[in-house]
Amino acid sequence: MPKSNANPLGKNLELPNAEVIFYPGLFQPPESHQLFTDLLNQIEWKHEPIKIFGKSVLQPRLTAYYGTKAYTYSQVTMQPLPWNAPLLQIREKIEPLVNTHFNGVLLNLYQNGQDYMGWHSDDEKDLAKGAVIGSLSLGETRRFIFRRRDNHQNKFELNLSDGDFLVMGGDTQKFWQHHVPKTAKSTQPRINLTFRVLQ
Ligand SMILES: O=C(O)CCC(=O)C(=O)O
Ligand SMILES: [Mn+2]
Repeated sequence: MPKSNANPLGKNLELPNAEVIFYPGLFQPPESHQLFTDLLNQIEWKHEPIKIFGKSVLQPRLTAYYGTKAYTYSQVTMQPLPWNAPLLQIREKIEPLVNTHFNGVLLNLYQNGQDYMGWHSDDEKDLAKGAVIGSLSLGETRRFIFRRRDNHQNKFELNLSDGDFLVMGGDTQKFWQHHVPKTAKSTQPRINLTFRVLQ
């Protein structure tokens, strides 16, 4: 049976050389709104630098990292904070869906439409080979765009809204990059959590 039929809630996106499953509205209000507020208040949000071509620059959004293993990302090593209640609430719901035990979660807070995420693939050495990444969006809807690493004109785009869950597995990171562009329209904050398996 194809993977897309393994769970009736998930839709397999038609992205060649990738395995991307989209669960729109996996979390619904009021739970999604409660989680948003809890995370906004309880996560230790930081404005952290990363290295780009050897130069230290502040990331264009706030971030945090929770879990049990250190994670090196854009040449900066992050030490995890311990799992808290809202993160465990989310993890409990998503782990059985994707049949994966996540031991880390990277959080992004896009304070307004000017905060963004540049083009990248999630292919750091610290990530377990073959493990999926589970990405939950809360709050404002933002565009999420894929482009092929070998042909930047070849793009695929979707909107990620409150409660949407996106799973990236297989060769997704090998063949595709993704980003969240700036927008003049969106002014409300958005929280994104990418649950990961660190080796
Ligand atoms: O905010 C998003 O939807 C994407 C976040 C992301 O790509 C990442 O944290 O690696
Ligand atoms: Mn990513």
